[in-house]
Amino acid sequence: MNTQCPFCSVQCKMQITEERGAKDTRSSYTVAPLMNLASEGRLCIKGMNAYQHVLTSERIVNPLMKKDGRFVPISWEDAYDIITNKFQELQRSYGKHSIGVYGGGSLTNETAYLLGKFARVALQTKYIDYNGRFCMSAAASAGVKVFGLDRGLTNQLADIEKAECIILAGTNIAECQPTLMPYFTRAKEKGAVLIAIDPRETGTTRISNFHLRVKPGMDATLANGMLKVLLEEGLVDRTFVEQRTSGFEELRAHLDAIRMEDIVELTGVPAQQIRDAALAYGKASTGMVFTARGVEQQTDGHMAVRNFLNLVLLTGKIGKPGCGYGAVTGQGNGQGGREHGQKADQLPGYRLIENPEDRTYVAGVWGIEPDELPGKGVSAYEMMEKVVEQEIRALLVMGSNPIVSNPNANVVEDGLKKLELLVVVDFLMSETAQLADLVLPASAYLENTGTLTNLEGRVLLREAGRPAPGESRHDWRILCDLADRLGRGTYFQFTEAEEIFDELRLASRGGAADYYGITYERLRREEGVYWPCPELDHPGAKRLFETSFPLPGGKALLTAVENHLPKEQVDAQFPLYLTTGRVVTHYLTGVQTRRSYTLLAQDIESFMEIHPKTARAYNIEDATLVKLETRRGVIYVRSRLREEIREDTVFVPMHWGDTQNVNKITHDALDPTCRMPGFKVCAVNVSPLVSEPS
Ligand SMILES: Nc1nc2c(c(=O)[nH]1)N[C@H]1C(S)=C(S)[C@@H](COP(=O)(O)OP(=O)(O)OC[C@H]3O[C@@H](n4cnc5c(=O)[nH]c(N)nc54)[C@H](O)[C@@H]3O)O[C@H]1N2
Ligand SMILES: Nc1nc2c(c(=O)[nH]1)N[C@H]1C(S)=C(S)[C@@H](COP(=O)(O)OP(=O)(O)OC[C@H]3O[C@@H](n4cnc5c(=O)[nH]c(N)nc54)[C@H](O)[C@@H]3O)O[C@H]1N2
Ligand code: SF4
Ligand SMILES: [Mo]
Repeated sequence: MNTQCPFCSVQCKMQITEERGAKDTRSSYTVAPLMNLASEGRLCIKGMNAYQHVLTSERIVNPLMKKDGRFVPISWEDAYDIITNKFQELQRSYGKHSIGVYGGGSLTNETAYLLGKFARVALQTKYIDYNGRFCMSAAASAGVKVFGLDRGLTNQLADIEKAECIILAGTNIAECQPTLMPYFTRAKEKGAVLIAIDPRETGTTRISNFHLRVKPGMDATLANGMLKVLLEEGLVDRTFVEQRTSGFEELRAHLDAIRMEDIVELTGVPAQQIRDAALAYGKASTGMVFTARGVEQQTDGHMAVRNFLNLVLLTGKIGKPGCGYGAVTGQGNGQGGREHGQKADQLPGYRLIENPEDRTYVAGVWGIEPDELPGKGVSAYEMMEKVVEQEIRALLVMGSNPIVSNPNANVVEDGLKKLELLVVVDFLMSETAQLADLVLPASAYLENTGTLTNLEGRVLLREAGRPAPGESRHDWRILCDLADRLGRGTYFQFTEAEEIFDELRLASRGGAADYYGITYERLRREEGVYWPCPELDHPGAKRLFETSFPLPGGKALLTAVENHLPKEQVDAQFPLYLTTGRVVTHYLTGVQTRRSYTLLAQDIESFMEIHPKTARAYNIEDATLVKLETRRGVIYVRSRLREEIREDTVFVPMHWGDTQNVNKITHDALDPTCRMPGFKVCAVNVSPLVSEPS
């Protein structure tokens, strides 16, 4: 069968062939990459093994209900009855908003769209948000503010090779989008200068010409240093700034007023390195800037991204070949998942739920009165706070594992335990599913047809290749069934994914993320179409902002950005910075990749990367168990001594649960604009779990 990898935003295509074994023996599977525009026929280790977690015997194949602490199979009818009765009872007693809905960026566009509609039309609750809040919200909100539009890449991947200088800020492409690496190595072979910004060495920093080993959380300040150099060296594209941007004078005054000495002190990056990097980017005639979660998952993530966009705009490096900006999208449908209404303030096509015209338009498509639509809710972690406060009394989770992925996870777990009903729709028993009252079995990527939008903003069709096992059902089908039981079935009359997509096309029509011109038939024929695509004969927008920005006067916005400090500072009790992230073999909270025997064998447990000097100071030896403690709690992982990390920083990946769940110790301060948690920096103490007898 031909399919698409369920993991990251590249969405590599592949072919999986089953060879049935003789009677009573297992089938074997061969996986071959398929040619397509993004991956160019490559697959990484996760893609190669992505069939394993779908075919595992651990799949959930029946609706399950918890009875006396154990799950027992029940029928779909009984499951739907329990959910509907409880939802209705709670809404009668506590109001419509006592139910919350929590989605994810792995869901297809069709499901993400329907989940938003389900919350607003079937439940009429304002409380819906999704895991993309932890992923794309800083870059997305910065893109909207600065350019007037958020699309991960403003141009095609093919432009990378045309860039003379590439800034990779807080992005580890080598491990997180491995099949994209050849775009960067080819650019380098053609003479491009690569500048990586990361507190630790990674496969990505290793191929770069400069590695700026920034102190965690200090990217906005570092960008200020680079901007200062551009200004002082006269490397500003005056014509571009004058004709296509606003806000230059305020930015200049701000940069004049801040001192390079302070920037060096705050970022831990030597002045010469800041200068070299700024000159390389400023002098290049073409260039691209990429940011990912290292810059964005900060309590100043929104402003930090805006400062990198200042670099792009001051040098006029956007809207032309070899130039542009990329917020490297994370999840398989991280892009589409943020466009069609699972976000608290959003309606399909990037429309806004608080905008009267947008409400009227979408209500019209849905066949309801605009007044029936709720207003905006709150962000993902704030929804968890409402759960803790018992303002939300029942929660439907689809495509996420929030007790592992939310910051301050102990508090989130306690909150979920207080719910009167927790329903989790998943195909594997995640840590969150284990806490649920009801688990509904969903189909997996090999079984569920739908569209996904990759990091370039290209919509792709993934077709099902095998039937869903046991009694599992498609996510969208579950939503339609539930809506029907809730008496709102007339708005959810869908018998296949394509019908949902056709309604999404209409609902997004005229919006910023306009999918109207995209059809399944076109997607089959054209191997993907870029949005915005407003008409059936529109080719799709490959490069954005060539002549203007969708903001007043057509101008992008330059902004003065302060030298922000992270919300939590190190002190005598918690003297090191903790940062978190990923390894190549595992995906997010690991529910899927920990069930793949090949991937699990590569990295069976979590670890803490620490500099050997720091390790010595804390009596920590290599490959021994250590305790990490913050103001929120403790976790236990194994040490990995590495010269290549800053001495004041330790790194722990996010792919494990329970006592190795790093989010039990991360802090919950949120960015004031986009409500992104500061996953990438908090203060920690480390100690050996067992100390040598003295
Ligand atoms: N293998 C694998 N691939 C994935 C995923 C996965 O879980 N596993 N997840 C997917 C998803 S959803 C996402 S969002 C993306 C994430 O992709 P990335 O954002 O590239 O991944 P991270 O490892 O979270 O962070 C990137 C780098 O930021 C660095 N960093 C930490 N703190 C700071 C800081 O303060 N400043 C700077 N400049 N850098 C810092 C880390 O050391 C790390 O190397 O990957 C996608 N691809
Ligand atoms: N400390 C720290 N925390 C982080 C991050 C970090 O860098 N550091 N990164 C954040 C980021 S960028 C992200 S994206 C989040 C992600 O965090 P989560 O939302 O928890 O992501 P997953 O681990 O992918 O959980 C997805 C769950 O949905 C299931 N699933 C997959 N596909 C489908 C589907 O099609 N239908 C249904 N019903 N279920 C499905 C999987 O089996 C899995 O149990 O974590 C965030 N948390
Ligand atoms: S994880 Fe990403 S890079 Fe690897 S095969 Fe899947 S889509 Fe491609
Ligand atoms: Mo993400």
